[in-house]
Amino acid sequence: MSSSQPFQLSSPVAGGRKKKSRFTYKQLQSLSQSSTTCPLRVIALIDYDAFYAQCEMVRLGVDESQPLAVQQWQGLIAINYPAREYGLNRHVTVTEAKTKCPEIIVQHVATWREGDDKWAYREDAAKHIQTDKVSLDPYRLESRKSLALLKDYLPAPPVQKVEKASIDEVFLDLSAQIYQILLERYPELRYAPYDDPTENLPLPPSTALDWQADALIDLDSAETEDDDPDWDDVVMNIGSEIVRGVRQKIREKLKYTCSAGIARNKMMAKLGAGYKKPNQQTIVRNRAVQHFLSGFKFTKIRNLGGKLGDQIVETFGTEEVTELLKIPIEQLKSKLGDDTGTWLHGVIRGEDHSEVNSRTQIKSMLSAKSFRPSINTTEQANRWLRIFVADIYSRLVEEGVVENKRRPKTITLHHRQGGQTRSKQLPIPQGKKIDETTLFELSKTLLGQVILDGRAWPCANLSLSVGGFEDGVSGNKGIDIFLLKGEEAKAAIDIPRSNTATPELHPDKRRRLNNDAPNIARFFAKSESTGETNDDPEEDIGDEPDVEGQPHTPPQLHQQDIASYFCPACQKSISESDRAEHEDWHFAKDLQAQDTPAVSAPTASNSRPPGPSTSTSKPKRGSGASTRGRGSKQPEKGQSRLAFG
Ligand code: DCP
Ligand code: CA
Repeated sequence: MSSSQPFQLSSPVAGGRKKKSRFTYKQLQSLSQSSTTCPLRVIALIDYDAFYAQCEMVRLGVDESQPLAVQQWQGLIAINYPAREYGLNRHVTVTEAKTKCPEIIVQHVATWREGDDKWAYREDAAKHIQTDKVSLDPYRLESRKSLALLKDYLPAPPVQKVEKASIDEVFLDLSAQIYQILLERYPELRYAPYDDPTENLPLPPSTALDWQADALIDLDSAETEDDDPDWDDVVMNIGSEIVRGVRQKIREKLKYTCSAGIARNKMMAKLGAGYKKPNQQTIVRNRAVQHFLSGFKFTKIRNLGGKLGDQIVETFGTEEVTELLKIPIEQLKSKLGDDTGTWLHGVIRGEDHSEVNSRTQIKSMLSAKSFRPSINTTEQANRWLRIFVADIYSRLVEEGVVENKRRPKTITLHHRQGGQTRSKQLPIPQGKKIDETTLFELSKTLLGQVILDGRAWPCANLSLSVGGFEDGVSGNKGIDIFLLKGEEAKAAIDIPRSNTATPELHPDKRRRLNNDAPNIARFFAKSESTGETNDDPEEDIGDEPDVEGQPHTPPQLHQQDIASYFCPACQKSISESDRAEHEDWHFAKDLQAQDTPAVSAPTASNSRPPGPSTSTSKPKRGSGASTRGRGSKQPEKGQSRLAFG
């Protein structure tokens, strides 16, 4: 579809219309790269309306006008919009809700119960807080379904950039897609001057843009609707068209309504999405950013909701964006540090260059339970471990662990006693099928280590996590690697050390991390996620998408004690600091033991694994080679399998 409107190229126009766009060819070009500094970029946040409540409505097939709330123990965690009309919110009790809105359906979340191998919706769940554990699987599944639909609907990567931000929120970077549409509709834009990419673009046609039913944020005071649009308005308009299509698709295929914000970056898109709900999309044009932001307390801004926000309120004695705007950057820097001061200065002016990160692979899985009252025996703890294992295993199955598509490398038990959380970690033996029995045995071993430390009881919280996911090995790949020679082989096995991650957990909405904030903000995010403010006894934390380069903070892991790595080859513990060396030693040793001298192995100069004098040891995190080798059941001709595992 090409524009029939003439471009305003050079003739100075009556009424003083500018001749050229504010934007350059170079900037337009950077739109195609989804550059985070492109002034024309368009980001959307899609946020499902009353998500868990909608999931239940669709599952139960109830009428859309039927008030419904989702219950977790005695609290309500999601309230649909018909119920909100009765003044209900997350702070009312189940009894209050039923009094205010007698026709409300209150559906308890599904739970795991000991002895059952699957979560289920149970009539009596609310009375079983001591014996049940909440399962968010039904919502995770719906979340995944809708993400898949969205990915299918949008153009393929790399044009598509989608980041799952939480169970019911997805960021889209629409820049590259919009670039393509722009060139299609306005072919004139294709002809960039050869010599000067910094030349300004022609202005867009001076037609009024059709925003359909979208909510438009009012413009900044210096701007008027009579001003002709520039390309940043046009790209927003195209973005809103795309998002409308996405929302329609979700509605049509999955029946869910969602709201969306469309703006120049993640933070503004997020604020926009919350502006009008339900089933609405809001556009924050660049010319409206400052006006829109001024209406907010800065603590409502993404990444400023937690301790960092509190700290800023305390330091400057205000919560208002407008007040902070008056504070010079030097003062922000001197009070908050250079990074945070500069960052904050930009944020309150609507600047945010954080990327929409497409990698959404799960990095860890966690299953947790807080105990009130605390538990005091191994038997009790083991009963919970069984449930955690069942919970995690069912998610692993979905992740393709049975087909060996992906598998976690480590299993960690977190244990809380008297406000202190400690963690113990073991590697998951590679080359062997992961099943519930294996996981349960490993988790019992971990519990045994906690008990040995003598600080196990009373226990206020237990959680189990698996992490360090790797792509699994299929076919003969595992074997093939040993056919490589010399340097080639070394390169193939050199898995980065950072892969041996400690578990990284993704808090749910109540504990969202500040991934895009600068260091100090992350520091505060960490404190936030480890705080004691969550009055919900159940902390059910979802799968974490893999967001590389953005440190995640494990909640409650300040007192980490993952000192003892257990080497499956030696059957001994070894200190974490010696681990890599020890693993290398094993690797070299194993290679030496091969029948075929396929690889020039590093020489193990001593016969004892490096490590503490007690000759404890451990495999290298990069034991990728050995791992892979062990992935195949039958050695091929001329190969011998590695010895340990
Ligand atoms: N959730 C929860 N506990 C909270 C907040 C949220 O269990 N304190 C769960 C239930 C919600 C889901 O996360 O349905 C999404 O959270 P939102 O904050 O996006 O809230 P809703 O989707 O329910 O409502 P809205 O329409 O305001 O987005
Ligand atoms: Ca929502």
